[in-house]
Amino acid sequence: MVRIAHISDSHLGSSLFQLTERKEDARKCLKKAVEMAMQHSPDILVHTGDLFHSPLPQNDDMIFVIELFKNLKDKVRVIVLDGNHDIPYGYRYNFSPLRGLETMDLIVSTGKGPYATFREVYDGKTVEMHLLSWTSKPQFEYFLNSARPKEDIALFFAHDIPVVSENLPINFQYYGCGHKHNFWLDEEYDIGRPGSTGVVNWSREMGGKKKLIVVDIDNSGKNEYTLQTLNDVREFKFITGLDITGMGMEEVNQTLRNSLGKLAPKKTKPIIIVEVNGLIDTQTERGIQRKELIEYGEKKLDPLFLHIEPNWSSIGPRPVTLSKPLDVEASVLEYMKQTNDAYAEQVKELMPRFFGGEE
Ligand SMILES: [Mn+2]
Repeated sequence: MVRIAHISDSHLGSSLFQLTERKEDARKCLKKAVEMAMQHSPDILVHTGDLFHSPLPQNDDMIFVIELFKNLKDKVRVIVLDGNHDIPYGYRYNFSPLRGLETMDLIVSTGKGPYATFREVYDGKTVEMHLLSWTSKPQFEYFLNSARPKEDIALFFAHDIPVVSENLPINFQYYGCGHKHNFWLDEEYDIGRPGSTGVVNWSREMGGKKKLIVVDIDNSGKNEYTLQTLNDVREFKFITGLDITGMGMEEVNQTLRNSLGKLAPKKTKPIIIVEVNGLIDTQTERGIQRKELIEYGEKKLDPLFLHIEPNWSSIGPRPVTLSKPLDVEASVLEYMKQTNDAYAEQVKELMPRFFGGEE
């Protein structure tokens, strides 16, 4: 039997909302995922790409990775692929940061080209591995469809596998991919995606999960999957589904304040994201007390960052209803009242002069 531990998309160097703390978090998330994986004593630890967020990682991240993988030497075979973020295509330099790690024999990857295969014996069984780094779709399809594995156990790893499960060749016992940051596993077709090791892009990852995928493969034809949830090292509180349609500004402010008030983070310095949906008129929109709400939330919850995502749409001004349309004086006052005009009081005092009620 061969045991594979599969993780992906660590995006070292990325930082949500440009928070430097999140760079440290990304490293911690990867370390946590690797430690979790190693508890299963895998033969192979595969990272399916986007280890780094940029093809020119900072030394902090590079040194971290070197130390991390150095500790795994002789304990597990580490495979890492280039993702669309690691790879320097189209820029004025040639090498992915993974080439250095390969040169140091810390990882196995695809070398200078996008595709490589190698064999290794585990538990007396030869396992054939096909590695495909990020490449164009035609190249991806070419390599996928021309791969002819000879061993009973063959594995296919690529950063992305943009092919529906039913159309994958059946020659491989496990297909591992990354690219999308949420967990997905198709046990029927043996294709798995762990998701990222931490939160990279909150709006795309909000409802999803990240998992370590451990796959046991033998000759039985049926893989054994063990899944373990990977939580970000930082606590995230997402308030979603807040719909303020039809509310006036006071109600909106109260609703948002109540939602923040109900939160009870367990860890210190959480990241809090409040997504506000709905259709409101421009007047209500103008009346949303963003600054006060953020101050209130920061005081109460002591977050690393509190963000209110304005996902609402404005439907333009609210209609003004005039009870006596032919009465100009009454109509002006009603209009000013309904549009919260700041000069309403002064106009009310001045109006009699123009309409000549009293002399
Ligand atoms: Mn990615």
